[in-house]
Amino acid sequence: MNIQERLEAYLGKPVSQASNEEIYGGLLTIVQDMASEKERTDSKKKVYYISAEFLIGKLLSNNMINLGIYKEVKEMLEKNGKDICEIEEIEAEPSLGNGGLGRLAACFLDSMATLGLAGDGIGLNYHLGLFKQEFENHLQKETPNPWMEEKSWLKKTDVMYPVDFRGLKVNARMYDIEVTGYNNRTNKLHLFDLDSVDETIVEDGIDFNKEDIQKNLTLFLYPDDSDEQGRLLRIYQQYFMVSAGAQFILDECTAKGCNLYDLPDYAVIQINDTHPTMVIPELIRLLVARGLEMDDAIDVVSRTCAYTNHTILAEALEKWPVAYLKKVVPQLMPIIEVLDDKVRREFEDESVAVIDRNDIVHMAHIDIHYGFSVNGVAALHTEILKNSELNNFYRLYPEKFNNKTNGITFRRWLLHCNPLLTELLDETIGEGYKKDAAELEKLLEYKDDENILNKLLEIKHKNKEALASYLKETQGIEISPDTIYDIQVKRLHEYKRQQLNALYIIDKYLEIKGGKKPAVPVTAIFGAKAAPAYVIAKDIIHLILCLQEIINNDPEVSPYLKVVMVENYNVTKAGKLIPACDISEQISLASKEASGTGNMKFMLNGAVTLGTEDGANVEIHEAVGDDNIFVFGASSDEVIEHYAKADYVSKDYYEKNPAIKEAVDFITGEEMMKVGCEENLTRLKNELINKDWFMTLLDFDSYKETKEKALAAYADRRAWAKMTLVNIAKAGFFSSDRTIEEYNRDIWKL
Ligand code: 26V
Repeated sequence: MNIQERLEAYLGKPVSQASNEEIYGGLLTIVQDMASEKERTDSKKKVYYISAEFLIGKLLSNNMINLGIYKEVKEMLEKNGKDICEIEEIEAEPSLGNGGLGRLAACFLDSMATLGLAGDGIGLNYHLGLFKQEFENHLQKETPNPWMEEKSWLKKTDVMYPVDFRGLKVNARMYDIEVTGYNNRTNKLHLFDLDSVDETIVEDGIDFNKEDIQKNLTLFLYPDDSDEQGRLLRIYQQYFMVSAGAQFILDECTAKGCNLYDLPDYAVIQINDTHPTMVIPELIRLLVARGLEMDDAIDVVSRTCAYTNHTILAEALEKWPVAYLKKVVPQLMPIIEVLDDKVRREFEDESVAVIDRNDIVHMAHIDIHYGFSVNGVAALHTEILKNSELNNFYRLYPEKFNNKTNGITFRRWLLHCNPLLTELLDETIGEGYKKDAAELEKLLEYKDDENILNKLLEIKHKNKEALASYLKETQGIEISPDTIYDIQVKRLHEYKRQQLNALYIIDKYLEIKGGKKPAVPVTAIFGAKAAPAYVIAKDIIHLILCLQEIINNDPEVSPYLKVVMVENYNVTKAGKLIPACDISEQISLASKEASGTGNMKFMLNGAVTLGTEDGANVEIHEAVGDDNIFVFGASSDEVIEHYAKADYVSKDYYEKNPAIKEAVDFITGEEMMKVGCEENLTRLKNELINKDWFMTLLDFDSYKETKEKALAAYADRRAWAKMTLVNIAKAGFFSSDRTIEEYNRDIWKL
């Protein structure tokens, strides 16, 4: 049976007479069947990638690409008067992650299956993903973001594990999602859930009773942890995930004949940031319960677990008060105390203790002492971990530290999101790059080929047109594909410095008002969600939305400059924005962005980076060379020195630099006050003048200067096309297939 026959057998009617919803349901079932008919990866040893987040995004088209039926389905639908893009729209996006960390986990699943490595994901089945963002009065409003529908990728299983909390016993049920490799075998993503969770307890916005654990345990991704109840709920979630996960891992391994002392020959557990750290004491507890001596259990677990660090930001490194752990998971405390005791007997250095003098448990310290590998996610990040943030640990265990520069799956971030570029690449360099990304370099042979350069420009223009109509349809905003699309999409955080970009926009606006018109008009596009309790981040969104209102409605300015804040930025929207981008904004304060992965997606799609020497930008710079990137700002060494000396005073920059002063003052100026909220804007302005912890003003001048160069370079269309070509050609290194090969070579050894 071909696809059409299979689909019609399911629908019980011709495709041409079925609704898009019916077709979506049919395709989902067929794809699920095809995936489960595929062979599972298999080997004695298996990697368990355990993560509180898997930002998988919509799955239909990606699964069809990986199963090799996408083209056939697309053409069959066309023949029947149906549009695959409209059918894609029906699928709800599972937003089971915040940003880069969760998306990385999803890219890794794709690459493990594609490389034929036995590697399953273990996580939580949140009923509501990261909140849905709406804009109201130029402010972010959070609403629930449901994604599980009757027709879903989730397969309910009968596998259940008991999980004990203080005074509460629950059962974790496992749900599975098939992970299809590109032209290869399959793995699984196992998501644990609690049957009693009740979505109706959500009240106004995204509020809910945080104490009713049976009803709320897996209700929300990242419940607001600005109060104690929220933090306790995080511990409930984390323990639920790791306890069920650990029992599942032990079951699978013993079924394969593992005798528990041999666990490291059967399993490697990759701990994605500190959220799953409790898997270490929990596994020790389970092994002891199954008859191992404590010391043996600790030794076995230490040879099974490996830890990935994704940030150096102190506020994101998890620390749990002993009192909290006692309230939720008292059974772990005796084990954590043993782990602390062992460390204290071996090392005198207080800074490496597991439980500090204030009775706070440092989760990362457990991972480093009781895991066999510690990795950072880009070369610079790993060096900073070794030389400053985790230097005390590096000196104890130099052999554990290693770098694994992040990567992205080209199946989603090129083949699916940019079919026009994919087609051009296929015709020009063959299809080998789809399995071996390094082959993209073949494109370099064409860097002086007029025909190819023109085609690259044409494709970009078409993608920009598509984005323009999408934004018109969804947000009613009109932008022109003949302007430069300058895009910054990522979580809203002060260290990422969306506020720097906003200050530049104000400066530009004032310049245009003063009569200086830019040679090529610019459309500045943002997309970002701010954590619900992160006040300044929400103020920055407010600033951008006010600028959008003022600038786009000013007939003197809008022909030259427009601002767009995309509502509810998510994986699906990333797929539409990234292929349309000319300038990729990667402007974090050097040393703060561990890696970034959006930077890689933009590069692969032919955007040119405007960025600081931070995270993987450094490696992008090395790959493309000075001529194909725009780099600015203080170096990470300089920034680290400013922090060490505490000598950065933002007020000095504000007072001594008239352009900065004018732009900052504009935030609470007359125009802004007409559209914005005084409280938010005043708070933001004061933050910039009196604190500016992420040194926005420090880099203002060099950002402006470098951005002007980038905008000017765009005018030479041929030279620009060449830059985009080099960026695409050099993106091969940033394939997550390469990253996963390195994890396997150095850490997992499957
Ligand atoms: C989390 C939080 C939570 C509390 C509020 C402040 C805050 C700040 C940062 C974070 C980040 C948590 C870890 C994370 O998502 N890291 C990201 O991981 C990506 C994949 O490795 C990497 O590309 C990004 O640079 C890194 O920020």
